[in-house]
Amino acid sequence: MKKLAVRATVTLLAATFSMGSVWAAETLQDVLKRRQLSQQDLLAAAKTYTPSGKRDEFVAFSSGGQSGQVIVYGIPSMRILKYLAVFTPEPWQGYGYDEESKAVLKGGQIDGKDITWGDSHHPAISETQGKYDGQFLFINDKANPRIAVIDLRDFETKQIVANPVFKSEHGGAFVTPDTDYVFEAAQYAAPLESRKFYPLEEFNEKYRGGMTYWKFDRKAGRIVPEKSFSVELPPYSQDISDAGKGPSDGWSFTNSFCSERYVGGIERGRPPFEAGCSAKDTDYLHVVNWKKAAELVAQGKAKKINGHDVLMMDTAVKEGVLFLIPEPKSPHGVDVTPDGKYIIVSGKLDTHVSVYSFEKIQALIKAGKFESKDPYGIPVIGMKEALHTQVQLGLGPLHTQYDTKQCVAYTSLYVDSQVAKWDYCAGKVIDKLAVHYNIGHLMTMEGDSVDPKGRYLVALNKLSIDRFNPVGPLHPQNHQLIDISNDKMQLIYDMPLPMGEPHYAVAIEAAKLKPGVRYKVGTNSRTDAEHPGRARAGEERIERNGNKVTVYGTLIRSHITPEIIEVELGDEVTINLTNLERAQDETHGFTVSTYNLHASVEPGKTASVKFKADKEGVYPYYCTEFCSALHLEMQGYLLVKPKGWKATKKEIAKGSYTEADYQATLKKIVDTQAVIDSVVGFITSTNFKDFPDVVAMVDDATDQLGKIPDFKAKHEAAAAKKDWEQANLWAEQVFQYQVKAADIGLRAKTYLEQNGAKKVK
Ligand code: K7E
Ligand code: CUA
Repeated sequence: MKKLAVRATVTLLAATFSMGSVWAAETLQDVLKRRQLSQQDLLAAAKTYTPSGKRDEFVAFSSGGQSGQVIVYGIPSMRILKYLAVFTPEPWQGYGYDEESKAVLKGGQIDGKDITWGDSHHPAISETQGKYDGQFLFINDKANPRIAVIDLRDFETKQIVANPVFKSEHGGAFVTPDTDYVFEAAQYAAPLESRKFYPLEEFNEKYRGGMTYWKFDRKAGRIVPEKSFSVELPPYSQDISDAGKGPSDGWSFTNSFCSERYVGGIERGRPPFEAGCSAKDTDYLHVVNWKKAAELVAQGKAKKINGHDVLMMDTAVKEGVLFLIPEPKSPHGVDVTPDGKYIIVSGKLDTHVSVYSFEKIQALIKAGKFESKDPYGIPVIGMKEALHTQVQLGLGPLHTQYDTKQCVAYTSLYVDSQVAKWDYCAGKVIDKLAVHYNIGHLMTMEGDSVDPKGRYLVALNKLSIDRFNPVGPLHPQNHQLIDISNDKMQLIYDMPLPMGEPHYAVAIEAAKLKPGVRYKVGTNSRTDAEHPGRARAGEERIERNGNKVTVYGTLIRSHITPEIIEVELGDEVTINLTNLERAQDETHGFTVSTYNLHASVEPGKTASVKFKADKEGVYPYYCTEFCSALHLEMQGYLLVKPKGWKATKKEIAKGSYTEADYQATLKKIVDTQAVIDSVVGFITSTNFKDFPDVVAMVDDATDQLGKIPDFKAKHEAAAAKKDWEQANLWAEQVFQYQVKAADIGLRAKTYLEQNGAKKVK
């Protein structure tokens, strides 16, 4: 028997040894062979691979397209970090399920109606002197003309404003170099007055486009609608825009398509929109002096439409703030160069990019040299006179981004499925690279600021076709990472983007982002103000006022206070919850079963859910984040009692506990205390005070331990009365506080060990 066992052990050891040696023997060469990887693949992998625990150099914010969200990912790893809830309810973040975020979404109502999705297109990072400052992110909704403000201190959407005069909007969001204004251009012309009908026969007279300049108050972190204004424009389908910078600061540039003002209607026997909207050889680049427009509005020269200041076209023309320049057929992107001297326009149906000179434009305006006027009396600057150069790049040029290298630009070629690298000063092509497949926008690092960082380019490709494992007829889109640090562009990574059509993205140096990890206790994160429903430990209570029940509760590992909420059928219930944790990443979630509520309550935050208790019954509530070993026990009951209900049974059933149980629990407490003492000993023997995260954890653990004396008194009092159930359970609660303190302490210890804490004694 013994011999057999020994032999079995030896065999096992031998087997383990030989298996181990097979694995150990797989060299890099073996892996290359097995996975059929080339040296080129290996190089690409080395450029993107981000070892476990290491972070990315850049952080990208991508439009989430029809999902109405923003996707945050790292570059060069292309790992998705977060989805930001913006225009669309998003349960994880409680967005649209708690009262605070509902208020944000409500700001995006149009004509009094909730809109629960968005067609998000263009994110923009706030700028200081034309450089990304990493403070705010803006994004537009094309379908329901709106702009959202996201604060990058916590990556939460703080505000949605609905455009007061447009019915759709594509050319947004763009910021001026100091983020004084965030602006957007209308897309499909419509009457500016809300809910006003004019027949299509009156298109030229009554339908309008426009530009809206939203005033941004950086200190408040909000758009100020009362200080915002629009400029009325012809019904030319305004498209993408950009803000001037440097010498062109104070001006904005907006493309258009369908300046034919064509109205289709194939069912009425008219050729369709697409034919009539691309008939002419040129459309119009709109050139607006927004600084002067803002002054005119301040002088009261605007007209109120739907309660909003609109600088009408005739005033804009008379005052010299609005000009047009012909641009090649159905253009799409307009991108001001980092030095602000040139404006690069790509015509979808033209093989050229057109480089306009701001200096020439200014000289022509000053000299009053215009080639004509459009039907609305807007002066038209001659295209030839305003051009610096035109460069033939290929089929379907769309958008342009810039490099650290002087005069170097990258333009997407939609039809050719290529990126063209070219020189806009000398007007010549440098390199071309095939992408997979039809590329829309492209993005270089900080590539639309005055200070592009080069390094990487992301091609935002539509139609990924065969690039990924098939997942049904609806394909993800393909973000391809391209190394642009050498003369030749190199494709290094394909990332499927599985949410909406991500039209545009912006990327910022990761070091510029400094988001917080906790809120000041009792903060309404959506308003940044103290939450009226906040409660600190010991202030928890339930208040009733008529049929209104308000709960002031708290959350802390692993306990929801209160644990029982009793209401009557028909009561209006508000549950406010404050997360009392200080430790990083200690989020608690909250839901009440079947009432369609959810809150994500990060450390320090107060969130609230509100509902009418319109269903009699028993509804468990619980914490939805796995926050500690006793997360499942972080629970409670909402009791919705019928009106006039009277209790008949007075007590909750007792367990059968003995003195021995109590003694066993006491022993457990003594043992656990020994663990805590050793952890505390370790932590205090280091320079832990140099680690704010550890200090926060120590504070949390001290809180938990601080509760013990009260409960110790309770179990000892019950034991004196030989009430073994009470004695045992109060003692268990003491143990729970110890466990949580030990849990936090151990995490702090690990953190110190991994982050190079030093012994100080
Ligand atoms: Cu898809 Cu900027 Cu909306 Cu171009 S847009 S591709
Ligand atoms: Cu708190 Cu799970």
